[in-house]
Amino acid sequence: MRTEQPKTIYLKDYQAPDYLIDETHLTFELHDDHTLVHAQLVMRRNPAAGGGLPPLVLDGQQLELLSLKLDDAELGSADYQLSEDHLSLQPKAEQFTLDSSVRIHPETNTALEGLYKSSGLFCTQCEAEGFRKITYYLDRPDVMSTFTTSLSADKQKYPILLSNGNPVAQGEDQGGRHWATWEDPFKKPAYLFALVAGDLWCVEDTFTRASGRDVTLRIYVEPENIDKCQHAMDSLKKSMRWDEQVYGREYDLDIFMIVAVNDFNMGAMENKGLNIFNSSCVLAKAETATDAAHQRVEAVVAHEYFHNWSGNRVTCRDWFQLSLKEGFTVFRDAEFSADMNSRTVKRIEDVAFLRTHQFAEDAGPMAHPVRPASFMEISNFYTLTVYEKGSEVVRMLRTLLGAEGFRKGSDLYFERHDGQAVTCDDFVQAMEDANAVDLSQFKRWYSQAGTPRLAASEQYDESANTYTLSFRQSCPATPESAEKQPFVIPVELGLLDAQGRALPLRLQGEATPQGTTRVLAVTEAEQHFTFLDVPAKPLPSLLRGFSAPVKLSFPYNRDQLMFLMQHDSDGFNRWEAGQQLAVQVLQDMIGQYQAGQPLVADVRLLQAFETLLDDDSLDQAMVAEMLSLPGEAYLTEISEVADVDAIHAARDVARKQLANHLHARLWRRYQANREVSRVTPYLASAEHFARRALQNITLSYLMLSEREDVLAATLEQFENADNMTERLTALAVLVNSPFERERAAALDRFAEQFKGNPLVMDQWFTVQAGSTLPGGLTRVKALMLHPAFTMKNPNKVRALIGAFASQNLVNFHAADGSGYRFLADIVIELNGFNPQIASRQLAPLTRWRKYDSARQALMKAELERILASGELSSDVYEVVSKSLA
Ligand code: B3K
Ligand code: ZN
Repeated sequence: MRTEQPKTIYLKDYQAPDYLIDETHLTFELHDDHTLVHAQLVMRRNPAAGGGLPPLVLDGQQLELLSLKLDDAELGSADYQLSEDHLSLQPKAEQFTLDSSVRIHPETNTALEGLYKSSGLFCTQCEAEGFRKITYYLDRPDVMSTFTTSLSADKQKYPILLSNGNPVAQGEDQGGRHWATWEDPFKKPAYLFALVAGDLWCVEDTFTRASGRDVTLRIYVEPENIDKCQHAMDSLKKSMRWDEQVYGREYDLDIFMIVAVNDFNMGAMENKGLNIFNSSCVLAKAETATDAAHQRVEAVVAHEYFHNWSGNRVTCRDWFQLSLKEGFTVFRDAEFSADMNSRTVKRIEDVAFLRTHQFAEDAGPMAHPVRPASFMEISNFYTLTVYEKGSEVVRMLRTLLGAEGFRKGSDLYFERHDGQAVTCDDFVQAMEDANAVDLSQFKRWYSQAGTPRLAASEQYDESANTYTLSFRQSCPATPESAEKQPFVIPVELGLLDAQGRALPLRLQGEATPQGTTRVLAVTEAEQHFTFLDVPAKPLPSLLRGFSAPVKLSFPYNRDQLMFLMQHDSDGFNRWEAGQQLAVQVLQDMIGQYQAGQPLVADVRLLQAFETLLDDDSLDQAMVAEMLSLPGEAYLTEISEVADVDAIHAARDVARKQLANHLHARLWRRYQANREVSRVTPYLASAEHFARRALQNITLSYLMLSEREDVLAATLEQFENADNMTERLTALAVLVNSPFERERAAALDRFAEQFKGNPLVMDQWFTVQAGSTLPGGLTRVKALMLHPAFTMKNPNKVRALIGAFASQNLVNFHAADGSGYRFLADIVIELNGFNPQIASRQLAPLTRWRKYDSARQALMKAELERILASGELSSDVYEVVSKSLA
């Protein structure tokens, strides 16, 4: 915990480093009660940073300095200054070598940043500013150095010793200890440093690069997990091939390693040649991991691997540029997943996530541009805006430049900046130079926060056969900026005639039509586009594939939405039409609830779902997506003032009415799919995912009828499924059902069967945390006493507390404020030992502006209580103080 108030750091204050580090030589002596770190830094004055010899200011936190040497001179305490965060001294020459020894305590590091222990294994997490907890250093991404790392430890307890790069030497020491030396020839910033020591087993494979050389691939896990690595290994090989084929990028070192650890603050980390992963993003096999988990493993393995180029070879100049690597890499992994599975379904999932969560962030107190202008604690800026919206910004570049132009731009970017630390502007510059275009207005996406609104309207001129679409864009004020300038908004669109056929698109000024789907760039606050030769008033399909992260409005009526659901050639927009129809219907029902009237779902929604279920030719994954009503969190996001109870009741009643009306159809589709699942061995493939997705959503609707035959089917699936996807869905269906005895028995049986598997127990916690039956908070509190639960493990906190606060909205937002009080207590506790997790768990309380005045007051009171609770980490302080500002 810090004693000073955190300071705000501004992008505009960026200055090049005074000194550079060419070589870093590290030695770690790992012991049970302390670790000694010796660092030899070969340094020089940065020629790009002006003249003279300014003081050298190294970053360092929680380090016990044992000795310091400048070239050959031992330094005494009069020769340097130490503060809570820095070590300063005066260099005597342009080039010098600095040797330091420090003592650190990984064994008591609960923040999981720097060097720490997880289940008896030493590991590191240095991004963003964790390396300064390991040794005194210039811990900033624009200081890039080669690294040599030697580590020694007890051989029996830590038979495996790993670091970045290639292994170059190893040996035995006295006293049962051994050592290994690794050399990473690629210059890298300290945030990509990694070290692992432990008792690990590995799965090994080989990948042959396009150019012919072999790479050794290893996945290291705890011995009991050795049977759960194949899917990650397959995913890694697919990623390596894909990056060669789609981006022309080959891997560079001779070895690529992944290590799975149980205690990890996020998903994974792209350390050079030695990725460290949360075990939840590595381990997957049919019996213990769901389809969603398999897809997440594939995506995260790909994401971290892709960072080797977009992040490691070309890195960020400073942390304001984080989206340079994260937005781009999320875009790369999304395209990879789209190529490996169903493209449309991947897009639907990503957009639903973005609109629910990133749009909420963009409308809240922590709103910031994709390239933030300031921060107090950089850990708070690993956000949905930097990642997901950042990826949308890269996607828009590709949409505007076309696939070929985008590839030219990315080739130039990698070529021009290989081995450098650069900015988002450099990325855009490469796109501009490779395509001879001016993207200066486009760059506003990097500097302006908030979700733009795009209102579209139409005008048909019967006598002239012209059809005009008008767009008006605006962007709401956000905490740091009131006035926004117009964005460049790519709107991909098509026009449908009365039979649902695509019309040729000829814009005013064009001699001939240019295709039936095209991209218009809306660049003005208000802009009109007129199409010629339009024989009758068409129906527009706008923002196809969600071509820009905006809130589009167009006055569709329900019949038009049903028509688009069936006829739009763009799969994403077919889904989108269904969502808009459902939103309209649910909003009616919210109004009915508030007016004390009976809740009735518009029959058109029932009819639309009938059509979907009757059409066996449709992609089953698409049907499953289209049967999913917009979630409560999304309905909250689009409400001016969210009425928690009305939203929950409307969605609940709509689901029940759909279930009753569609019972026979749901039954038919469920049974057909369950039958196939019963006789088909599990495969993690798109076709299988699709079948199980439809099977599972139909089952959850069916259970709303509370019928005994559905109960029997659920129990059958729960007992006999050969995979976690079916078993867990059956469990979730039981947990949300009124069949108390069966529910309790299933929960017990599941816990008994999987008590030795922490990742499966996470699922067990999450299923219960999400149950919207009354009494949610009491159940969560009771589960916190379960032997498998611990606050010290981030996965457990996320699985139980995070899931409750973000997925169980009626219980979390209970009118008496009990959910808020509970979460504040949790944040205060977490703040004491893991500030990053504390700050993440806070997010639901920061959304207080969305709720009625009584809830607002309760939420703010809890934020104030956190603020007054004592010494806050910079992580928690920043989020709480900005939320209350
Ligand atoms: N780069 C890491 C995230 C590090 C978060 C540090 N608080 C994982 C990733 O985005 O690939
Ligand atoms: Zn990343």
